Amino acid sequence: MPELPGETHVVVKHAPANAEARPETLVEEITPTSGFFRRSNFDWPELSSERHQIVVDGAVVRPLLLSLAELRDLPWRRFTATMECAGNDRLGMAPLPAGELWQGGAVSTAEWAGVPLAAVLERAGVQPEVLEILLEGADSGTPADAPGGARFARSLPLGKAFDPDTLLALEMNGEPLPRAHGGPLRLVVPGWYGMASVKWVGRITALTEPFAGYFQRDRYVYRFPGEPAEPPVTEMEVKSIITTPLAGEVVPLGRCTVRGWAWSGRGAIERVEVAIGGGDVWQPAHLHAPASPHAWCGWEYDWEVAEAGRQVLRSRAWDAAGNVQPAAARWNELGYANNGIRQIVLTAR
Ligand SMILES: Nc1nc2c(c(=O)[nH]1)N[C@H]1C(S)=C(S)[C@@H](COP(=O)(O)O)O[C@H]1N2
Ligand SMILES: [Mo]
Repeated sequence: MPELPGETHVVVKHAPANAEARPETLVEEITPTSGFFRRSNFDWPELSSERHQIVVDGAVVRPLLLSLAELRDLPWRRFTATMECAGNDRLGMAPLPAGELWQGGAVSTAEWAGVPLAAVLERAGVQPEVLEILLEGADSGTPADAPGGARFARSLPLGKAFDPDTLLALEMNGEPLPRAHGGPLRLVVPGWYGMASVKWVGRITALTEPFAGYFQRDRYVYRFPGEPAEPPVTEMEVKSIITTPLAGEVVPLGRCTVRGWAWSGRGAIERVEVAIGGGDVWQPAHLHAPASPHAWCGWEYDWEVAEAGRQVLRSRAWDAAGNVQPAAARWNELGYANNGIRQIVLTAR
């Protein structure tokens, strides 16, 4: 029985384990592993870190059976990356879509280390007609709308699979990857919403046809009302959060440093602005250098708290591709990618 994360997290669901990072935890640039958000569709599979092997098959020249020891011998890569669940802030969408009841804590940042997926694919030799690389988790179950059962499995377009930063991660924050986060082996796809980062990887298959599994076609697609196409959920949309002060806090009159993070899977963060109160007056925040191109960017704003009473703070971020947070994200049936501007309410005294 996994420990109950009631003290380290804000629990959304006990089984399977779905829990948000606590607002106090998100003040840190690197989220401690013990407080990193958890999102699982099924119970955690139990895999042995000594005996676990990964199968590499499909349209490859040399099918492989790789032990984790063999994988560890390939050249490593290490970087900090922010991961956000596509369903984060679903509770802020109206009308409320079906799905896990996430507020804003389904985002965290860790230092990941392991072997690029590309190194394994190069060893196996991908045939020229390959379109996608499928990663299968060891977890499966029976979603209500998939009575035949489903395994957690997701494909990546070939280019993304060969990106040197698409990582088969063996370590998180300098420790062996814990079971809660996909240990002993998970994929980390920086810049994409979390669903791409398949945990408990057991099989890697080169496909010559687009993958049409449950978690590819029935979930993690944008269903916009009245539109027949259902584009896949991929890159994280530009977003920012305020971490200091916390919502509901009482702040004294005078100087208050407002702090937070901003991130985007579509380009570096170029600008963050803060609004005090309602209306459309925005002031630039000061940006810090992010820990890596894949990590959230810290920002701060010096707020002169002049009046006692209720105060509302908002932040909005821009990325290098010209994307800016909208007042409200585009509504979609499954409630993904809510990057609309958020507001926190507090009291000055
Ligand atoms: N095998 C497997 N991988 C998975 C999932 C899952 O349910 N099973 N959930 C995905 C989703 S939706 C997210 S947001 C991230 C969450 O990773 P974490 O639990 O380490 O925070 O894992 C992804 N990888
Ligand atoms: Mo997710």
